[in-house]
Amino acid sequence: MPLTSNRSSVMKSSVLTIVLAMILTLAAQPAVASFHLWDINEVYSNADGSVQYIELFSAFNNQEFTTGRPINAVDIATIINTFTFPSNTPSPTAGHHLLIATPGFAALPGAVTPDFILPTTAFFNVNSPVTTIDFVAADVFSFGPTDIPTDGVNSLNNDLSTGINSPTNYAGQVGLLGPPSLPGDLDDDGFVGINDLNIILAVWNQNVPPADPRADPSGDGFVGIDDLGSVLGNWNAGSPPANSAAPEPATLTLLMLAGTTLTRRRH
Ligand SMILES: [Ca+2]
Ligand SMILES: [Ca+2]
Ligand SMILES: [Ca+2]
Repeated sequence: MPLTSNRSSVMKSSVLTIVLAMILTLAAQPAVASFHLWDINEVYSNADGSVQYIELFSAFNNQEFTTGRPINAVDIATIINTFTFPSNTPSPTAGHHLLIATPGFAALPGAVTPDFILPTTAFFNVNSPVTTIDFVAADVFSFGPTDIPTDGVNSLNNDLSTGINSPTNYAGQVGLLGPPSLPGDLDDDGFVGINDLNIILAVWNQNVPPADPRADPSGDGFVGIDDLGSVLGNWNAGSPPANSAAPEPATLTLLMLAGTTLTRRRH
């Protein structure tokens, strides 16, 4: 019947109008504000877990609403630590990283300013058979003790590949943590030797500052026997640089005598 046909056509047209109106309304609104689209991008730990960071990345905008959202560190099936976002992240978020690091990370050579601080050192257990970093409702990343490097230089990427650490914060600053420094290696060449001794002898009995701060590894503001002990006590540690040979034992004995003499001279 023509009437039915007309009514049907009117109804179809009404439905179409409503659907169109809905589409237009949705298009006018911003994308849904959330936090779900952060990925765990890179994870780092040194050998004892005292330095760790978790780096997130998002390819999407409107992901800044993190306040109160937890990231759990899970040891097999037990949550051992939880970081809870104290605030939202900066925005926009598309193309940005977030760096969440252990206390003290920022003070390390090669670090950058983290966006957030983990509640504890050893946030996750590098020795766990299965560690899971669970950014609840956003991303989950699991790995084992043979996956995560703990040499101080390499980190674990979210595809389980490893590479040189690259802690990146929201601002886009990229850090590079070096190998753990060697006690007594004052010039940081990877070896405790004559160069390090000379740094101390050059400013013996002086205050720091103005003396070279490298000569005061004990950090007490004075270049003295404790600093000398740091070098002599770790003598020959590390790998000699290619262009210098390790001193022979006889030389070391002489240096020890020199140390004794200096000690006496101070008193
Ligand atoms: Ca990175
Ligand atoms: Ca050295
Ligand atoms: Ca000192």
